[in-house]
Amino acid sequence: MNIMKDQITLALSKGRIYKDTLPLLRQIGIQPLEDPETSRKLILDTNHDNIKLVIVRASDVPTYVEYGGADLGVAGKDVLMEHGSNELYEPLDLQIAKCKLMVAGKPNVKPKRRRLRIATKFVNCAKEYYGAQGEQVEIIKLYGSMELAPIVGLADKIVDVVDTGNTLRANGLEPLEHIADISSRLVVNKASMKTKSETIKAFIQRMSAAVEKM
Ligand code: PRT
Ligand code: MG
Repeated sequence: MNIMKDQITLALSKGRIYKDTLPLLRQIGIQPLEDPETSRKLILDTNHDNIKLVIVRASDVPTYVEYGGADLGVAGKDVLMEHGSNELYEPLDLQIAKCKLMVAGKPNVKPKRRRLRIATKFVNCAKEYYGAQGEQVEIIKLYGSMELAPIVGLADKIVDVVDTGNTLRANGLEPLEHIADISSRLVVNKASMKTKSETIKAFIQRMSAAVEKM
């Protein structure tokens, strides 16, 4: 990885994204020197002096990369769709952390309200989905535990990401409508792409080869 001479930072979130990105980084010879799950550090050194990892909230990755707080990042397509900016390059589908963005709710329930009430943290995605169908809905922003909303009558349905569907089932809900297939993407800051082009292009190329091998 000697041709990578520029300093680059890669923004990652703990949990799923970190766990799934690590094997790809390892494939291209990059290894963090600390584990973010146990370390309190937010900037992690790697075995390459010029490559650092920054640990941020999953939903903050697009913001960090867009504003140059990191040169690159890994973010779920759900998070990118919700962020909704054209100010990011999205050169590579990493094929990790796959899931589906779905409408879910109680099975066979007629909504009580004239206007459907949808609880979600994906407010923009939900607006766009229902807007495209010409359906007027009321959207309630939540930050987590969406599955609770239909149970306690806060909302008729939720829009959330679903993997196995176990969480839905455990709460008496089921997937109702498919909105989008989701996987995580490599995103790149536009200015970095110009000023560090050689290093970043080499990084993308190697990651792309690593994805093919997985
Ligand atoms: O946790 P935080 O609020 O910081 O952010 P986050 O929840 O967005 O982060 P994280 O790490 O949970 O998810 C990061 C990315 O992983 C998401 O943006 C998705 O692109 C992707 N991903 C893949 C998922 C899932 N699979 C997934 N199953 N994100 C969340 N889930 C949730 C799901 O909503 C359910 O609550 O995990 C739970 C278990 O899912 P089931 O369907 O297998 O039961
Ligand atoms: Mg989470």
